[in-house]
Amino acid sequence: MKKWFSLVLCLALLCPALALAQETINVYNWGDYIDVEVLDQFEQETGIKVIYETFETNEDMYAKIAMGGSSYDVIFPSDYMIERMIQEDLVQKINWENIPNVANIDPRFLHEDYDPEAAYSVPYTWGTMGILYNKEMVEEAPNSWDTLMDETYTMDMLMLNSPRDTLAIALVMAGHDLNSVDPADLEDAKNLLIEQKPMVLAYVVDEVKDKMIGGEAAVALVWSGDATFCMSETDELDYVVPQEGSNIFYDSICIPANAKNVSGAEKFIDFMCRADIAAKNYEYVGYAIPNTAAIELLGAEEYNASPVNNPPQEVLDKCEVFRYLGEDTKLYDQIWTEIISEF
Ligand code: N2P
Repeated sequence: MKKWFSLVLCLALLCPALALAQETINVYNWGDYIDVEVLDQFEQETGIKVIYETFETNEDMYAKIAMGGSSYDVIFPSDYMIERMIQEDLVQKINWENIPNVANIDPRFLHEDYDPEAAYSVPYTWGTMGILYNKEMVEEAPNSWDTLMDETYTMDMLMLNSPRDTLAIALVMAGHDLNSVDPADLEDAKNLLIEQKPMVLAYVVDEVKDKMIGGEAAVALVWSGDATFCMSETDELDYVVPQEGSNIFYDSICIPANAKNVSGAEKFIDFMCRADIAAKNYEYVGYAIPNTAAIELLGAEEYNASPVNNPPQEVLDKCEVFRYLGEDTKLYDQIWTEIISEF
């Protein structure tokens, strides 16, 4: 009896200790931005457990990291946010020797303005912003951002609940540069969004997909990858990058400065760059990928045939990357709060 008791006691003490001994990594990514099967496969192959959390916008992710209370090993910021996090020492340099699968990444994606020495970020996806529209609910295929100011679509229009993205498009609509920090330009953008607000059915992020697939709205401001996903679900939808130009974004993988498991983070990043994994993940997520080897696996011809994920040069020429705007970011935040709280 005594023996049994000691055995049970030992096991009870040992189990939590064993559980604690399992290696873990904390991953912080956008909502709907990874195939969970890929996470499972990583755990099975490496024995490293992934503790996975999501955010909706760069601004939400930044606030959490900058506050300092949390510790993640892997994060997925976009271009302008990487630029900011480098400046603020919130991310650390990547040891490329530990990411051999970087060989699969098209080198064109490794020297972007936000990380010119390609020291801090591993390219994950990229895309444009545009209008996703329901062909049966619009009279003519839209080609201008003015569509998003058209009263015909009152309560049939979805906008992104993302300050930088939505303000950028309003700046373009007003004929200004999408990186403008001129208070007069931003005032124009704000006024347009306030005028538009009564026509907007909802400000959404990931919910845009279900709503557009379900035919709940005629037009929506979206990221191209979400358009690809929706268009694979129904033939009723199409996507356009309006003629006035738009934003092109590059989302990457970074290791925060205060990461606790850097070697686990490196293994995860390298895994995500593996051709078979990047290809599988693409099939679920839908966003364009910079991984040449994965594109070959998917079938380059079919992949490149999509004008959504492989836009023609004349479209790309009209797209601009967001820059980190320093102190002026506060002006954006202030305006966004005003827009959202108006009425
Ligand atoms: C996916 C989020 C995409 C991020 N839900 C666009 N930068």
